[in-house]
Amino acid sequence: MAAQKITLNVDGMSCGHCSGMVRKTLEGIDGISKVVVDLNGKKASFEVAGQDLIARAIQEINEAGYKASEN
Ligand SMILES: [Cu+2]
Repeated sequence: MAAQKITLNVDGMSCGHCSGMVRKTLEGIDGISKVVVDLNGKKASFEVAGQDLIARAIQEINEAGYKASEN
């Protein structure tokens, strides 16, 4: 399956530490690549190798203390 580009809304990030945490959380998931976190735009963009990774990404961001949602 080809990689799919995803953008999630991420609420609750207030500084570079927060956006770094979200980036590291996403980079720690197998099958997720090309992570870019936009602190001011409250978004995280990345590529997933499978559809199931979108729910996994949302869950892990929420467990890290932020609030992720799909557009
Ligand atoms: Cu912060």
